[in-house]
Amino acid sequence: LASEEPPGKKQAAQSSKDELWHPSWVEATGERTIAQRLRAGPQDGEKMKLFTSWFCPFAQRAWIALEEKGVDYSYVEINPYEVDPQLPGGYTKKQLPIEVKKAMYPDFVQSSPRGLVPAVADPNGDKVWESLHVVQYVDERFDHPPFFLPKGDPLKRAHVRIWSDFVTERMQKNFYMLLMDQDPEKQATAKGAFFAECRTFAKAMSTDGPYFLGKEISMVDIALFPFWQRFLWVGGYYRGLVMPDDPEFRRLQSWWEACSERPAFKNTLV
Ligand SMILES: N[C@@H](CCC(=O)N[C@@H](CS)C(=O)NCC(=O)O)C(=O)O
Repeated sequence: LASEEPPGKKQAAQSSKDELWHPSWVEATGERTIAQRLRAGPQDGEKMKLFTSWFCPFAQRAWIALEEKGVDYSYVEINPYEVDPQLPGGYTKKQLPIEVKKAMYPDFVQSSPRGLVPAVADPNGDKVWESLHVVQYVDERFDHPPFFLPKGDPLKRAHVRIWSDFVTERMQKNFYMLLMDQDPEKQATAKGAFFAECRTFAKAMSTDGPYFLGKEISMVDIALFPFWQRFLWVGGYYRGLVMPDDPEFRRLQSWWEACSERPAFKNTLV
């Protein structure tokens, strides 16, 4: 019986061909990228490895960074959670103990000491984890445009880091509270707080370009895109979240449209 198998033994669904794939899920542009990057080739040992989970917004940041830089990487799918065949796709949010992760994915845990995705491993031996640190590492390791932190501009580089952290610490955290809280009153409060953080962010955005800094993309765009995708898709589905119609949210909407048109971002939509 599937339910008697030890945790993690059964594979959670990753593509429409998998047993646990939920029939209501449609394959998106990102699934095509995954299929292409998963294909083991003779040169795979010489490629940078991306340890990732297709559903993880943090991991998607690292994924976008590699796609933007045009890196020939290989995609290594990790499921850091227990598998429950009763749930859609087999996905739970129950963390596997680090020893189990080590046994299942030894290379991954060598790159990510706590067994969190994302992490990258370069054939030269470099190993980096934590999404925003991976993005910055990829920026410097592949030292050509597009640059995720503006070169030679210490103040702008600092601001890019500050607003990238703001995405995680303020916008993402408040959205998560809105999603997790079951009490409608608390949900309304969380929604208000979430909108307020979004407006603060929008006011910090450049007025002369679609991206956060203006004409060029930066780490801030990469930091927010996976989460904005979930604010729209997950928030809309589970909380009927509709973004307000005001100058701040219109600015964010034009930002979202510009990012969605970039092939590197589009290639990661799942
Ligand atoms: N601060 C980390 C967060 C990464 C993270 O939470 N990843 C989740 C998946 S979305 C994970 O690996 N969870 C496994 C676990 O908690 O054991 C980052 O920015 O990379």
